[in-house]
Amino acid sequence: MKYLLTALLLSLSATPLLACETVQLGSLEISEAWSRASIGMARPGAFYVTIRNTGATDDALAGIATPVSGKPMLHETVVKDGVASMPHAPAIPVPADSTVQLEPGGYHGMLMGLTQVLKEGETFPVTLTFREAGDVTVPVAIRGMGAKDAGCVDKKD
Ligand SMILES: [Cu+2]
Repeated sequence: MKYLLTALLLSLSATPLLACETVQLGSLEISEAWSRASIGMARPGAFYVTIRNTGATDDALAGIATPVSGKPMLHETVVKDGVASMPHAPAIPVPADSTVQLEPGGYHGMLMGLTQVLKEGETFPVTLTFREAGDVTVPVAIRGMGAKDAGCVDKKD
């Protein structure tokens, strides 16, 4: 497993990152990783992704890391009495035989302290850490500022 991860990291750095590809980690399928273009670096960026657990074991996304953010966090969007807030989520459950989406208005990654401007059409890597499955790095597509989804044409299901 360690060797496979290393090979993946090497291949990611050696070739252009392909947006919209599905990355497999054990029984997890990670796909449609995307973000939005940023105006500058003052405001945090966001990270969205689809995680499918095809296995029989519950897992959880425990953290994210990326070179474009000094402090990436997991957030949940909660609306209470008509007011939306984004509390920190220590982990995002990925139950067995289910699909979890980090999406606008729901769970999402918050990329605090951007280290570079996120430009539409470019990609950046995010490493996801799962409690059971371990780490995996996926390419994240930077979409336009008004984008509402990953914009992947060939959805798997
Ligand atoms: Cu947030």
